[in-house]
Amino acid sequence: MKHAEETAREVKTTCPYCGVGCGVLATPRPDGSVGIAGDPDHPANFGRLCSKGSALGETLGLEERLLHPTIGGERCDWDTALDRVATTFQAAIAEHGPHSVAFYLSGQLLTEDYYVANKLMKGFIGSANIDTNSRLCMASSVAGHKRAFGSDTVPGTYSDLEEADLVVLTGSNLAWCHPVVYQRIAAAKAVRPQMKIVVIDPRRTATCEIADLHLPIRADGDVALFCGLLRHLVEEGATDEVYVGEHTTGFAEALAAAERWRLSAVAEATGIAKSALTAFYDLFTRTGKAVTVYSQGVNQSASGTDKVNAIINCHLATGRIGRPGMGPFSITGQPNAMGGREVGGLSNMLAAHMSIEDAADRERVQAFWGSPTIAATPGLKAVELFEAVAAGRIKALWIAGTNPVVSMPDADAVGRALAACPFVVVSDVIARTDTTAYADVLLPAAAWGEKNGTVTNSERRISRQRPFLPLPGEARPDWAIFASVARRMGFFGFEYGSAGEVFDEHARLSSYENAGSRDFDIGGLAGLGASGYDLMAPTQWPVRGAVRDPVRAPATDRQAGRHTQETRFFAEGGYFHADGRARFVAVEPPASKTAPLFTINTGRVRDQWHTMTRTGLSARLSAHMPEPFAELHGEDAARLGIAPADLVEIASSHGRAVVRALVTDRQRPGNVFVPMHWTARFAPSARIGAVAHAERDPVSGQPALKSTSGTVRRFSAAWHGFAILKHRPDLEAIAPIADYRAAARTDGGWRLELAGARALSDAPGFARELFGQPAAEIVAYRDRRAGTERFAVFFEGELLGALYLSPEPVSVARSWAVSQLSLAGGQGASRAELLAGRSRADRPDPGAVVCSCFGVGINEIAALVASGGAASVEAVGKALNAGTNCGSCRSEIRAIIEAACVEATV
Ligand SMILES: Nc1nc2c(c(=O)[nH]1)N[C@H]1C(S)=C(S)[C@@H](COP(=O)(O)OP(=O)(O)OC[C@H]3O[C@@H](n4cnc5c(=O)[nH]c(N)nc54)[C@H](O)[C@@H]3O)O[C@H]1N2
Ligand SMILES: Nc1nc2c(c(=O)[nH]1)N[C@H]1C(S)=C(S)[C@@H](COP(=O)(O)OP(=O)(O)OC[C@H]3O[C@@H](n4cnc5c(=O)[nH]c(N)nc54)[C@H](O)[C@@H]3O)O[C@H]1N2
Ligand code: SF4
Ligand SMILES: [Mo]
Repeated sequence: MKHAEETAREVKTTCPYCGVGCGVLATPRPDGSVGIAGDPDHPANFGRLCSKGSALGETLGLEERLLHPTIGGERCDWDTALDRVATTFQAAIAEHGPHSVAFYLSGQLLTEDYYVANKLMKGFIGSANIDTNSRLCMASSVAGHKRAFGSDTVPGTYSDLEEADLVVLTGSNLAWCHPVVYQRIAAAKAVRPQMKIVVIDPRRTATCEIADLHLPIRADGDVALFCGLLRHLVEEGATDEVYVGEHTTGFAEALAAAERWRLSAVAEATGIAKSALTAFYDLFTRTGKAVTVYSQGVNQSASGTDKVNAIINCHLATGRIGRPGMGPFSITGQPNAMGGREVGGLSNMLAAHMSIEDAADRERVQAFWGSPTIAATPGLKAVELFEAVAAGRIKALWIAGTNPVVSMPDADAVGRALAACPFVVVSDVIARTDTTAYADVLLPAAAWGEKNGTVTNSERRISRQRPFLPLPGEARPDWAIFASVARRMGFFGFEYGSAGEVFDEHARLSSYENAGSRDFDIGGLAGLGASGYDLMAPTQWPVRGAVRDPVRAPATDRQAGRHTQETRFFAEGGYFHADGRARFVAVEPPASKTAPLFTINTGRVRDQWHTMTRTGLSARLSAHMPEPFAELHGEDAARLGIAPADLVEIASSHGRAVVRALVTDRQRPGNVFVPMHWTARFAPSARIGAVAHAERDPVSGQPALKSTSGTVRRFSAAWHGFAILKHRPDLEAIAPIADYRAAARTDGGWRLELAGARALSDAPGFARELFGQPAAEIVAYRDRRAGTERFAVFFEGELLGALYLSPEPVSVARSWAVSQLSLAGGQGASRAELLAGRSRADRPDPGAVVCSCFGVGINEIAALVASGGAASVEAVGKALNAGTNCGSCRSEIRAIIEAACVEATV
């Protein structure tokens, strides 16, 4: 039972991570901590949260925050900083024209932030050189939607995924990247086991744990796969001729293009067995209620837009769109990827889903804004934008809410471009990131928990982010920062007093001269006033005119589902092309690559968010995968002489990265997967963005981040190391000695994996350097025969840390060693135990953390299963609590149980 007092302080807000958009109840407590729980009333999650959402309370500390503006690294006041930004942008525009300046923004900004920045650039500066990390994320979906529907519309809702009889997941690792939607599907399947799930991914991911069928597709085989499906649907007479006839055009051309994709051709192009293809095609053909969910395996491709249209073609052909349990479903990545699209955040869009290429739209937006100008042509797309910076064409650049020196392809080139750019402004919440290092002016933004505004999730639902913490230091909301600069540049129309006023203008623009001609209309949310905005309940758009009371908007999807015409699009046609019809797009699969190189695939892990600036603050989240890795198939590893736990070098023509080898049968031979998360702050050798090529989709401009051609080889290390430290290690200081450095936060300190290519001549000297305390007392142990050296380091009787060095990958009980950092003096291990790297007592090492919520390790679960103490996920939960809170690790627990069963049967 909650205390009444606690309920009073409880604030309803929205998770700042993925596009599921879960409702969160945040309760600030008197001791400064914040209680976090899922909001049972929020229609996205109904009370659930995943591991990242559950750990939000651990990422709110101020220790790494940017709290004051700086110019050239020196603290200054806001007036000075804002004046510098305004005058420098003005000077560049005066001298070199409006296209000599640019903004690079983020799908993590709130709609209000995004709206103001767009208005400033497109309507007042008069350039469309404003692009966002959504170019790396959703651009192909946007382009595919516009080609097919005439608008960037996601037709369906989350409840469709529960109502479907077939859910196809292609290029989506939903279990890790949209865990709450995954859990909703898993729960629906548990109730209706006849519901089928197909996963299409080169890797057998955690998502496959609930799949009936996994198609291990060759990189970029998707267009061929869905062309083959279209052909099959026609052959089997499964098309909806009435729908196709009344609501679409271009069917014959699309079918002609698909004609040559017979089963054997598809099998060859995709590397999928014919039997599995037939099983998938038959399932799709006979299942009316089918949803196809897709994400970055589709979007981040040189054929990304064609992949999207190949999928949509199959849904149009069968009329399976906009009805309960049916439709193509592009699931969005960032919390406000959708909101960014609503305000026209990309360089080829205009506000409120209007088009920059359409003169009437331009006039309409300009008239509404009363602005002196309006961008007349599309601006630079992300990759081109940084190329223009490198070429010296951009004289002033403002980056907000994104970390491009990590997340852009050819990321080292982005760093060089920023270094060469005459003026770089960065707005961030964290002081030291790989990108803030290049800032001339650094602006402290308000973070989640402090800022106020709205985000739109994957199912078009607008939810409020509400503040529950005071603004720390001098931090300000992003919208207010953009508006201040606009005013200082002499522009009128930026006199907003609150986020609510910005939202109101955005809502009015969406319905301005709309009358059903544009999909995005939230006119019904205009005029709410301050209290209406404060109380606004999660609301799905469209909300045309003043139709409903948003404070009492439908509480659940099921209720909302009754008003099909309001919650879904296109069941009865009504597309946004001039003739009201959808377009089939004739698509041609890309020629298959013949290069004998590896395909380097990149993406996400369960408990980290992008460049780790926030999730990297949580010890709990960092315990799941404390080190960067490359997932590669056993055959490839054997061929290249790579043993498990070796280090590997992944290289392309752009750059190289060194990470740990994770040898697995879950990978396709010839394909290697490296997470995108590690940065110079955590593991400088593991920035995979430096390796990723900048090849991109010709229609959307989205980079093909999943398929860089490159090489893999063993990194031959002369020595390996593992350390635990009370303090954050200085990775730069030890760079000349240790080529490989990977740090992760732990309870009570840090852990660090190390390796060097050249022999370590002075190990004690290195230990001293690492712990950075010249007066420290160092206890050393050396095993000459094994070539290992171990150091335990103390200062004034307290443990500072320990360092273990070995010619082979270090075998120390890591979780045990890490636990020593959080034990108070006296309770910790003896010096002998510390040097041994394990406890003498009979306390086994729990192993890598599987369940973040309860801190349960892999060895504990495996031991329980091996002893016969549990044979199901539920039984493991009963015995160890693992998997019983957020449930994000349930698929991993199932995999441990299955692996144990295999061992038992061989
Ligand atoms: N834990 C966590 N969750 C996140 C994020 C995060 O950083 N961490 N980020 C959020 C964001 S912004 C986004 S965009 C989403 C991304 O969510 P997802 O798209 O689900 O995640 P990714 O890991 O990028 O890629 C998905 C899968 O595509 C597969 N793939 C690669 N190439 C191909 C191909 O040619 N065809 C097919 N069919 N599949 C392929 C990869 O093997 C990978 O498993 O996640 C969101 N959620
Ligand atoms: N190799 C590879 N690269 C990829 C991808 C991939 O799959 N593979 N995926 C791509 C995709 S889909 C995405 S979405 C991008 C994500 O990549 P990024 O956007 O670069 O990653 P984040 O770490 O989310 O960066 C957000 C930054 O904004 C800061 N921040 C947080 N809150 C606020 C705020 O309220 N205001 C301001 N001003 N700043 C804030 C954070 O501290 C952080 O520095 O990466 C892309 N890059
Ligand atoms: S699924 Fe997890 S990360 Fe995504 S919104 Fe919900 S709690 Fe946040
Ligand atoms: Mo994304």
